[in-house]
Amino acid sequence: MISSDLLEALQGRGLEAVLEPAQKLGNVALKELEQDLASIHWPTLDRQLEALKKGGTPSVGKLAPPPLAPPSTIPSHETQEASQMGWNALKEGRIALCTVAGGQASRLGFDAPKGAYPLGSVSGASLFQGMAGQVALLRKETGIPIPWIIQTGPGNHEDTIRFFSKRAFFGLSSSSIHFICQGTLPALSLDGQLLLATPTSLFRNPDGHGGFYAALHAAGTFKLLREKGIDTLFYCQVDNPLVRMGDPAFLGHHLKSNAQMSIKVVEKTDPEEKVGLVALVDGTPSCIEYSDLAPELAKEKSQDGGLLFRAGNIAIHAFALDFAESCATHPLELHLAHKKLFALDGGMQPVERDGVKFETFVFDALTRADEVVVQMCERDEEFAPVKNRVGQDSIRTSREALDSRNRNWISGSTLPSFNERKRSEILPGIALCGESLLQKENDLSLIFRNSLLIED
Ligand code: UD2
Repeated sequence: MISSDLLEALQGRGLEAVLEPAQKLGNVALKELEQDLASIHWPTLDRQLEALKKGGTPSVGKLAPPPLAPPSTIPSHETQEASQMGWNALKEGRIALCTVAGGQASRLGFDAPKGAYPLGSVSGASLFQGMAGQVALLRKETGIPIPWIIQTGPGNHEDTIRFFSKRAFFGLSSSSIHFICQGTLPALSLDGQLLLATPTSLFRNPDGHGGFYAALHAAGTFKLLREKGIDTLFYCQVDNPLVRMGDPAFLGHHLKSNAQMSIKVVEKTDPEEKVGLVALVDGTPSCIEYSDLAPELAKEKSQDGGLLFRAGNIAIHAFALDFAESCATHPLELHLAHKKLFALDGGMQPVERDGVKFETFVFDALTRADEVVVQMCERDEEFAPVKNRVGQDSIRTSREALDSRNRNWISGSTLPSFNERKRSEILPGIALCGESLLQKENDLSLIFRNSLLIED
């Protein structure tokens, strides 16, 4: 028999039909389902039901381009000052690095966590290895064991830890990498019923990268970081091999402005590019998902001939720790995705059927921040996500962008330049940016001779 509290919670919402398949199978099945249902967060489910009832795309207010901080790659007094401030914060042990890496790489046709994808064009170094190299270098340059938080999902948590463990955590101590698993949300049918993946388990999906805040909270990570003296988070996605982990200039701009949340953007030149748009909405910095932006607004031109709304979100953020924590306890807006799902539909076996998945987005917290820095950066230097197997933002385009950036870094130095026709690679952990490659030229010619910097 199912507990009376649970039955009441279901009946009060007209959701008791979810019990029927398990009831047909008997008490053992019912008990199993009850355990799964017990983990439902009812206030969130009520918000899901409400959001489903409302439906549609939220209306966007009056848009204006946001003020932009200059790219870190363009030398200026302002950048130098910000960079110094960022380095100081890193050296004082105030920063933790975070990477969201929930989700499998199924869109890449790769059956493993996305971060395990071998993107290095010669070495086959994985996305994770590229990031680990930068973490190691930052630690070496600061003398601080900067924590690295990797947010996984229920579908890849164990695989991710195994991947790191098999590679001896890329030489980083295992206790300095914190793997935290994001939560899930139950999917609903179009008429607001709970969906089942099997007679004894709900159909759930990861709660989106907005689940990052709650995942940190649930794992006790905010407390842990605060005890270490950390007050600021650097955040990035696993799918961008050009990310500058812990970019000191970005962190410096964020700290100097006393910002609660900051965001990096690239100039959007194609109105149809699938990146969110950062804009002032009724005067408040916000990120509008590409699918929610009216095409005529996306195409609007500015006087200089570029797009009026050109600040494309590349999902790199800085957060004040307290602000990120407040986002864990004040739920973010729910986004609905109508999808074909494999779930029960009257029978005992899952079939393809219509359903609605719910997600939250990390950037929705922008509107809650009193102060936000929107920092422009150069696409060639900092953004080439790998999202698809072929076409735009594919394995090929991302790898080529990584190679081309490496070539640029090397062409600024006196190191032997790469032959254009050859694939080339600067191994992870050699340099954080072109400038740092220049500063290390003497060491690097040695490294070059030792083939750590490689071509084939
Ligand atoms: C995202 C942004 C888009 C732009 C772009 C930059 C959304 C909805 N859109 O596009 O505005 O900034 O990125 O690359 O975010 N992830 C999780 N858990 C989840 C879902 C995603 O950890 O439940 C991670 C995932 O591992 C990846 C990242 O978040 O690192 C991006 O996810 P995506 O590829 O679904 O985002 P996309 O392409 O819609």
